[in-house]
Amino acid sequence: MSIQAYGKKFPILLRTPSPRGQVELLETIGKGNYGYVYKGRLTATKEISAVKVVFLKEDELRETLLEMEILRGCDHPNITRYMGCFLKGLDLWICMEFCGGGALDSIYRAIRKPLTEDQIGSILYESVMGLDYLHTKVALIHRDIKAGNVLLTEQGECKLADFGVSAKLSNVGGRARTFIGTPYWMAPEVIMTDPESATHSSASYDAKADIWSIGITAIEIAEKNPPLSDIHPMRALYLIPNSDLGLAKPKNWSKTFQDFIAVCLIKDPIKRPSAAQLLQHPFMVK
Ligand code: 2QU
Repeated sequence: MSIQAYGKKFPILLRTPSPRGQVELLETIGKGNYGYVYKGRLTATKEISAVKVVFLKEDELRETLLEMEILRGCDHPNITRYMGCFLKGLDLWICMEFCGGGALDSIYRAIRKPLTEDQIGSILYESVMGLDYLHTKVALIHRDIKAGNVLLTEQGECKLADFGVSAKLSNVGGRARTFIGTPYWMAPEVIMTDPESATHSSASYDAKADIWSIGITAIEIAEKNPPLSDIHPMRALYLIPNSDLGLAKPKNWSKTFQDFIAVCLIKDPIKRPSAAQLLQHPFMVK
């Protein structure tokens, strides 16, 4: 398929400028299912930016453009800021704020000493602030919350990134049908919902799935791995709804932190707190 053909369905593509002379790619900083993320420089302002290059596939055009629209529509200190969009052939270049500290999972792997509970607390506080914004102001489920998608700036701020599998709350489904990610952060209700069933698209799970993933991310940061990470992903999928997950050595951590994780990992999504409620938890208030 050509860009002209794509442009008939999605006219925005015909108005997206070429990056030539506008953005310079400097080095690769990340790689995923989507493609590569580069460090880049915007010529006009000399600003450093992260450039996510996504190859436009016919069957994923809607989702890819949605990701760009989501980023463009967000305005919050804990969400990576949108800086522009370009098109080179069938590659969409999505430019966003560069977070010099990198992703949280590479940070906890690189440092010898584990993060302190206070550090974990402030990282999670900022992440939940970002989530509350996404859920209440943008009506969006992130659906891929994990330390790898929490970025740190050189000033130590935390920003949520990668809306590649996100869904509007009114329109659950979308890429979830084809999304086969790593399951360790998945909420039980997401695992138990048959993606082909009719109820799936009528929001049988919602923003509460991100709260579960925050609980798993809390354990991941504290222990440098999510629970069940040593178990085969397919078996983990079975175990998540059928186990009581928590910190491996709860005694090493405060009761407040343990309780924070426990409320995130309440199996019934209706009883699980919202992001706004979670911000009132003593672990967040501290
Ligand atoms: C690494 C990966 C992503 N973004 C950044 C990064 N390092 C520094 N700054 C960034 N903004 C990333 C990965 C996947 N999807 C994205 C961003 F949208």
